Amino acid sequence: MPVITGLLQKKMNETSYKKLAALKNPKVTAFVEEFARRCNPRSIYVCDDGPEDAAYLRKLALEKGEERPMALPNQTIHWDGYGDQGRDKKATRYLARPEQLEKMRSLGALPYEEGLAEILGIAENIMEGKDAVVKFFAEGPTRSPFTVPCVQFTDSFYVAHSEAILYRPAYDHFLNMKDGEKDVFFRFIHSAGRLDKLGCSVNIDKRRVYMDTKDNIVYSMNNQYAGNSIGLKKHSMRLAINKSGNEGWLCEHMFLMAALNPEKGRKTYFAGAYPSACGKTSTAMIPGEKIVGDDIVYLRNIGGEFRGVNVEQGIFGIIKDVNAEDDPVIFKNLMLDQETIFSNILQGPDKKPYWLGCGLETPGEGMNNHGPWKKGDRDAEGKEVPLAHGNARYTIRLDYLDNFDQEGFEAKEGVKVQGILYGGRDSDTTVPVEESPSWEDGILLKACTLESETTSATLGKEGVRTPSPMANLDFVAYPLGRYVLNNLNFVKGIKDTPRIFSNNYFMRGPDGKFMTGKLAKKVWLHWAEGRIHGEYGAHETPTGRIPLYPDLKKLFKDLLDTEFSEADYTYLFTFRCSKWLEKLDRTAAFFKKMDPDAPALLDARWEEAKKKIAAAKAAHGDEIPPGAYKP
Ligand code: OXD
Ligand code: MN
Repeated sequence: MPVITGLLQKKMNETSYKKLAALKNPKVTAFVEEFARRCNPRSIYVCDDGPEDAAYLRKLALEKGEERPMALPNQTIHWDGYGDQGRDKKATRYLARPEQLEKMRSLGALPYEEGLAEILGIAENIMEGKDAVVKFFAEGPTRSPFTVPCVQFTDSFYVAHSEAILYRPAYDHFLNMKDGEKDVFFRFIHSAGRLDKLGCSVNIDKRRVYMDTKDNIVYSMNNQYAGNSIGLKKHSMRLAINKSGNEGWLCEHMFLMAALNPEKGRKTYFAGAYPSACGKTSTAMIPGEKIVGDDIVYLRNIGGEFRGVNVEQGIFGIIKDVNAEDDPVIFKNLMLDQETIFSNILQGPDKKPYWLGCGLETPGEGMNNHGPWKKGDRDAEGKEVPLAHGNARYTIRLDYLDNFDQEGFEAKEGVKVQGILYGGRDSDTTVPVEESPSWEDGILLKACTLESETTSATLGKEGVRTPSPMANLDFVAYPLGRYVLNNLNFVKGIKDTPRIFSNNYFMRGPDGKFMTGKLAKKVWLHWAEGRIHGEYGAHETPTGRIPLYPDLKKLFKDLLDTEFSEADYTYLFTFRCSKWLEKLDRTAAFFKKMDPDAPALLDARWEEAKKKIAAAKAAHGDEIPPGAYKP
């Protein structure tokens, strides 16, 4: 029987205490007891899965000023202040045991004892005078081969409320755990620390996110920005990546969607990884298709099939540039009176939401993450303060969306994934879509080589490429080489291995402009869908297979009712040898830096690809138009 100490009885009302006791889970009780003692909240509320508890979290977030009411009664707004507007990569560290430390240094590891002492020191009495909440969730569907149960202990009602929107509830799952399973769950302890009048964390210099992948616990202190505070999102993802590496499945930074082909009666599931600002959400939301999830998937071999689930049930999406024209589905939903948390946008004097690129007439004053705001306000450095932050967000349930794939979302055994997309951003190297001839080639030449390029919208020099293998680098919690090997080995024993395709929506034409409209991605997707089902021919390139012009011409006409010229096709699908050789050199150098012990296989395969490209260059010239390459 769990030992519920006098301390917990003192801090909990009878209902909460009974809910905790009913779980008969000593590890849960010990976790709550330990942090009740260390963090010392005034009270602890234990949630079950019922709508009353979800409503309670929202009510308390409003009562405590962590969220504020908006004009529409079901919408609220939350601000993270000005120092906590993005994931804090510097303060996000792994607590590594001596045997892990050297191999994890490049991923940001700290010696376990030193890091733990620091974070527990910060945690000491951090919740004093505050109320805390304990809530149970599942990553993936409950009672399924994918389920990862999680418990969150936090003093932020905004965090708990966000999680209630974003993740499946799992108190009942915990209640029904069998004895052998009771120890296997992730634990998250979070405190927003001291708050100011806007409800924002004050002690940002003591902001820390320390992760222990061995004991599956994450300590997150003095922050609120969801990427730092929400245990179930990127913290859990890192623990899951480590767990999947040990157990032979995959946790990827991917959307999950279905391409629909009504003419042929087909629904084909794709998962896709794109570094930020490379088209991930817009691909998942292509009009006329279905979305299962936009951020994190678990992939498993189930009965010899490659199957995947969305880990989440909501979207914590970037709101900048969501407007009626570019993102009609999301925009429409943000204008409706349904449960929504806006973060770091402007609340107008009319209490309505406004953000950068919203396409609405915006007011000249209001409240934003700086407090009261007026157009023309300047910050300490004299720079004009925009009306909202560039990383402002919205938090909503996915099932509000008309294009939500409820069937795929609910499937306990996940959906069968038939295509994987890896999309980067480069102005001059990779073609808009290319199929990989094999899984191994796909992982090594499409996934490992992913890069994003700085644009005029980011600070610093334009056109600088950042390596972003699998678009997952920030979250890979064990040495990179082993992570790549796990990706390669994952398909052993799988009957219908998905096809891997690369995407690049950002190739620029000779005049420096994009050559296709934003919706061209629908054509690239449907070419991939057709290839999976044995349709369309292809030209070979040194790295894969590209579409034939007549097929794309027809797809542009049928799907978008637009013309696609052969000249544009030739330009976009030309294989650029030197650019590719440089890309492979950058990839190999990056892996060497990140993981000097990465398996020799990786380098050997990149060398092989370079030889093939060099031979192609000698035979056909540096720029090889589609169809000219003969292997
Ligand atoms: C991210 C996010 O930072 O999904 O990757 O918010
Ligand atoms: Mn993400």
